[in-house]
Amino acid sequence: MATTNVTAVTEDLDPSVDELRSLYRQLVLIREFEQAALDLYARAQIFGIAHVSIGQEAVPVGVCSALGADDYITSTHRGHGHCLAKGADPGRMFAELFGRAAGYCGGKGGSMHIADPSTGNLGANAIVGGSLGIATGAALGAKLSGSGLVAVCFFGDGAANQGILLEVMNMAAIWSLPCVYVCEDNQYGEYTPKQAVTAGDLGDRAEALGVEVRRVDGMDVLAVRAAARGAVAKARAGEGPQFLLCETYRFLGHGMSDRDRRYRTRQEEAEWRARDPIAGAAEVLRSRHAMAVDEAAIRAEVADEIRQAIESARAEAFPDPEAVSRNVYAD
Ligand SMILES: Cc1ncc(C[n+]2csc(CCOP(=O)(O)OP(=O)(O)O)c2C)c(N)n1
Repeated sequence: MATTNVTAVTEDLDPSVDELRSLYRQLVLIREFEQAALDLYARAQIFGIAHVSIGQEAVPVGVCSALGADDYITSTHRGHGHCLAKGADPGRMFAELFGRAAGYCGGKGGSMHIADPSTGNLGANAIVGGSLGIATGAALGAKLSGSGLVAVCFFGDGAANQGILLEVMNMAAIWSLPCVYVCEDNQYGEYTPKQAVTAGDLGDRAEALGVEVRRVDGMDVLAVRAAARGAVAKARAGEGPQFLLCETYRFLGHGMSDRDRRYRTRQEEAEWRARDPIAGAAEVLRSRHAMAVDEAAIRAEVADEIRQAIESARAEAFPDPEAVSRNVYAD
């Protein structure tokens, strides 16, 4: 099976200035949302725990830009970006983080369990690898019903070592399911470097099952978008499951308590920060459109949207105590 390498900005896509502006805005929206979440967590206003994806924004934005509104995604414990890129409302997301009844899961799910069926988001999942089976099931449903929809599954390099991935990719390949497996290879699973726990190349595992693999610069939103477009088109056309291996990096710690990151060097972090996907997208805007888009204005507009989302979420009520176990167990 041929491997497609997508590494640089691809000219053939030639995104319009409006498309570029929209991609840039989404990258900034995810960054601002998560920075605000970090700040709220530090002030003990967010319940439970949260994992931010700062640095990884190009993957959800690039992939979701290749999807239709009804296509499915499943997400991970590091899922704010996937959720926002698929169209979730930041106000309802903050309401969920604040434990309010107006949140996506009635305030009971928190950061790691946001689902938004109205945008095709079948849910984030704190069980590492848990969303792989859900996406594959959604792809099976799409195939059997002839809906023409595609299911995308986001997961980390750590999750790729769970046995379920091989099981579901095997089924997806046998049945030619419209599923796109998107591995966000951010180099670490909690505090463990990938090399310590992962044999060989993750893409080779998919290739061994006859699943087409695209290896992508996950810091480049246009490269991700190009690869995702190719993969989604093939999956939708009935050509079977596809695998995107996106090389990326989380700039911060695994979770809120991981402050010193002793398992990696500041030098390594600086090298990845130099490839910041937001700065990269801004550079494309500048070079291709001669500053046609005012980055500062977009940032200010997004910061305002986030401020309003937090304010409206904070004004919402907490759930009724009697609703605590509702929708938690199957009846
Ligand atoms: C089945 C399972 N095992 C272990 C954990 C604890 N855990 C939470 S996140 C994580 C690391 C996951 O790494 P990766 O899939 O690469 O995602 P990343 O955090 O890098 O985004 C682990 C082991 C869990 N939540 N679920």
